[in-house]
Amino acid sequence: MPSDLVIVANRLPVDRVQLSDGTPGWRRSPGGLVTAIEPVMRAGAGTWIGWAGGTDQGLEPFEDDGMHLVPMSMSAEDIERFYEGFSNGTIWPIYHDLVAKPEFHRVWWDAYVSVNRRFAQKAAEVAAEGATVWVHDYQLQLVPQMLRDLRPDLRIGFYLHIPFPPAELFAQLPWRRQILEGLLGADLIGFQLPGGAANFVRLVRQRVGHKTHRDLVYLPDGRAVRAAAFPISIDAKGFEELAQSEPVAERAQEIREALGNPRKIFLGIDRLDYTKGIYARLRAYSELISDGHFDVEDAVFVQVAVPSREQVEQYRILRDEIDRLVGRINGDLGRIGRPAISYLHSSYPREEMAALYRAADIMVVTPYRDGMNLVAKEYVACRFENDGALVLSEFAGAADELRQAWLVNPYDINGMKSALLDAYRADSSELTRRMKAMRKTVRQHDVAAWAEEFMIQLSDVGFHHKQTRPAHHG
Ligand code: GDG
Repeated sequence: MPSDLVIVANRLPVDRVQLSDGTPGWRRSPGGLVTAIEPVMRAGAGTWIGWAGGTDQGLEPFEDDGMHLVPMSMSAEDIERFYEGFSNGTIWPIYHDLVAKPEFHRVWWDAYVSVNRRFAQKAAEVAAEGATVWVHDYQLQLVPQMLRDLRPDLRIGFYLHIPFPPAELFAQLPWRRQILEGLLGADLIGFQLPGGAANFVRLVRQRVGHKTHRDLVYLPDGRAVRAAAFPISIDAKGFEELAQSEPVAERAQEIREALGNPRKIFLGIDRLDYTKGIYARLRAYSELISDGHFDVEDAVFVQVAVPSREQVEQYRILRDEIDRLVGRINGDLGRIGRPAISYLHSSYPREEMAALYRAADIMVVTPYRDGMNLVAKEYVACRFENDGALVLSEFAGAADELRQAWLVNPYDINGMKSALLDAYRADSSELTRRMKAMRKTVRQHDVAAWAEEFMIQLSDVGFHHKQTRPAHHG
């Protein structure tokens, strides 16, 4: 049955798993996006199109908890060229301020075009007349225009979860023009921050030559495209309730005891990604111990590094670097049963995450560049007693809202050291003052409000009556 609402994302909200009887099945991967979109999806007979992970071919669409899910298959070559290659080896580093060096390969681009086309074709097949299609993220930037060519009747929204870079960096992309035009197929293009939206509009003016006014782009065909900021958030109530639950409270206590009941627990939780600033943060922390500000008996740093993109060379190098650094720090500074850093290269269920957030006194989030960073917001949501400190990079999107965090520049090791120390020494009235304000923000702007705002604005965009000039070739 055709759908009135179609979500197109690189991944489905479920993972392909082996069930206990050995047969393949599906397991829900609980993420904020699913939680946010679920009610809308159920109300409007929604369909979600995405890759299931792996290389299984010919997977059939199925129903899951009131949602219609359409798995897209990928060959090993698609994964290598489209996913690990163009998406994560070209776009990801450029969009994160060149924290790593991007690679440009024409065969990667060709794969990006053809996978985007397949997603667009699938969306065109399942969308009802006049339906709304919401396309997500940097892997699918060509889908909006491809879809519009196939189905001009649709209302198309696009949301970018990662930063949109300044024009000077974006300009390096050999396919910059195609990407801008791909995005302009949407009626509404959402970014995390106003800066990303402004970068986009400026680029469209410079490189494609369309007329723009504030957050609007006027296309020669009469369409007006809006580019605006919609800072994403979390299911704040869900996290708070989880953190308050008895099993999570007990587990948090268990974690503290297992760590030897130190006075303070520092915590980092990140995908093992070079944008997250894990190396610099651990160095800063270790120097606080070697400088004698505190001892391994007083404090411990728990770093959870969730395995990510392990087939990509730069990610393997990063893993080795962190392994070596943690080994050296613990070798130099640790004592028996008292490591300076408790390092976990693994992923955990949501309950364990909540227990870690509850156990931690100081949450340390220090990316070099991050679209938003949901971990920072999740920590805040879990601190229902208005305690705990957040040390947060000013280069995370979340820093725009969480102004009461200890804001740091992750490139400045000494600056990070003093922020960590201030957070360590802060008295409870200061912690409460800061946390209260941040909790208010996170509670008010949750992920449901985010999705609703995007959908309202998407239903509102349309046409203009401006004189335009034809696009130029730049
Ligand atoms: C991209 C952008 C933007 C992590 N480990 C486990 C686990 N997680 C969950 C966290 C959080 C999410 O994954 C990670 O989100 P982040 O925002 O921190 O970072 P990215 O993965 O880089 O996400 C980012 C985001 O998209 C949304 O737009 O904020 O800037 O880069 O929710 O809790 N969850 C579970 N086990 C884990 O081990 N269950």
